[in-house]
Amino acid sequence: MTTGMPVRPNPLIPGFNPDPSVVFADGAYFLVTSTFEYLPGMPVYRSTDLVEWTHIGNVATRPEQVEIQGVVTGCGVWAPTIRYRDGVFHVIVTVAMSPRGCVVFTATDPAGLWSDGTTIDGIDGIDPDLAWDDDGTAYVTYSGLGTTGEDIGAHHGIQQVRVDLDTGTALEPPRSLWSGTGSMFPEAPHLHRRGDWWYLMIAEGGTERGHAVSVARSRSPQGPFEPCPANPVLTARGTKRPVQNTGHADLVATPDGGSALVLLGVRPLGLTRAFSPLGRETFLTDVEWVDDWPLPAPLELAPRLGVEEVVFDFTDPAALDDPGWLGVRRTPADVASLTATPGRLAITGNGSTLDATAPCFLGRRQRHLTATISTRVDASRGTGGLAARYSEAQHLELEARGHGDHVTVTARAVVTGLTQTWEHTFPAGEVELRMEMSPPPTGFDPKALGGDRIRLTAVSGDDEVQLTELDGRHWTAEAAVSFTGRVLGLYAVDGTVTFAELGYAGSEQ
Ligand code: 6LW
Repeated sequence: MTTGMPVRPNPLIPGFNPDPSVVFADGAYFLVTSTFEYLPGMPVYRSTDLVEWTHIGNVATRPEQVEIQGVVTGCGVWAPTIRYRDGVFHVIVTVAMSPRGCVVFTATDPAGLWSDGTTIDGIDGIDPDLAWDDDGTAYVTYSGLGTTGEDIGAHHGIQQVRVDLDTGTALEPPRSLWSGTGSMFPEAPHLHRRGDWWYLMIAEGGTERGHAVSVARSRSPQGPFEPCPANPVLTARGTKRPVQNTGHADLVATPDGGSALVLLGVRPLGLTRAFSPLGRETFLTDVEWVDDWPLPAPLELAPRLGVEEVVFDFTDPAALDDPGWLGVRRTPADVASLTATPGRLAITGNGSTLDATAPCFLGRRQRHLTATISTRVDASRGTGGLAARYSEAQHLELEARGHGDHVTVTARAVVTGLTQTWEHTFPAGEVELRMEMSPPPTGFDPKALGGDRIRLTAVSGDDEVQLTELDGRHWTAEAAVSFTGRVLGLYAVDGTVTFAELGYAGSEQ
């Protein structure tokens, strides 16, 4: 590390931020990640030093850009690539199982608005990368995983076509490129030009514990590619490293003139390090060039110190403008209103619970392993509350329901068809709902084998009741078999439920 360089935190961007891609343009770094069944799609983060990142907007702010309303959970917006050419930012992405397929979005301002997107016909695969040769030829290099028709699930390795971005057409049949060392699922290809070399960097081994980064080089973007003798150049498989599943990397020049990789990883908890509550997050590791080969340093965990606290006060009419809100197959503006009940956020249910594929849910990424989220809810006219969602099959919630002269609060844990509830009755009126998540104990404690600990509490006046404490293992990437991460937020099932504010406090201690 060059002296004077800021110590870069890792995770670089915590919480549900998988499949990162980064570009340096106009004096800053811009990074995008996957969002699957959530809207808005593809957050855009900006940094000038690779340390401090600001969520400046989202690529898919309009449902019609990605058409994910009908995709199964876990499909949708997979693995975008962001690139910059002649003053225009491009994001190319596969919207898996959506009519949109492989789409290229453009913008001159990466904060948005982004274009409606042009589907590129002739590309049946995932993880598309976009690169241009000196003569302006545009190459899409992708992982040939069949996502349509009879070909669903078949894997044809790393493939490439030249494309016409204006008309959205492939100019040739796909050619096969080098596809790694033989591990399963060669994917996440990125082409990088450095001097006379074209580098093809890929992920292989699958996005779980076998994940790895491998690289090859050629004098031509079309190959043939010569594999690096040190492949895989980065992996955590078979190690006790605190960050596992490392892979899906994109190469970037650092402010000090060096190079680095942004890539995904997970932070599994427990004595067996089995359960990752936050899902796949964005990390960074430095790269050293040896004999014109990019050799990444082993990824070091360096969590940010201190407590991150934020209160979304719903008397602020701009509270919903924050780009970090998420809906499930629905936009935040479609789910919640700051005008229906002045001074409060209102969510009107439609009978859908969190078991639904498009619940009336407004969420945010859980960004810390130790976190508290809380709200004050008025359920006199409906049913709703505070929830942690992994999917429609894995979620937990504190739900308030008004009954005239009293209000019941139900803590509910849902794990693939199994449900358990705890209930307490309070006098009518506003109730505080609070979820506290923290890493499991260490040492010889049965709880040390599990996931994080999740305490569910409700407060009315002087009556503070912890309804239950859960083993969070069931709401993790591994148990949910999920590509996303834990999303915390507010919801309604029926009637109109209003909230005074949403508070979040997180730390890594
Ligand atoms: C992503 C691919 C992957 O497109 O999962 O398992 C997909 N690896 O790289 C979604 O993250």
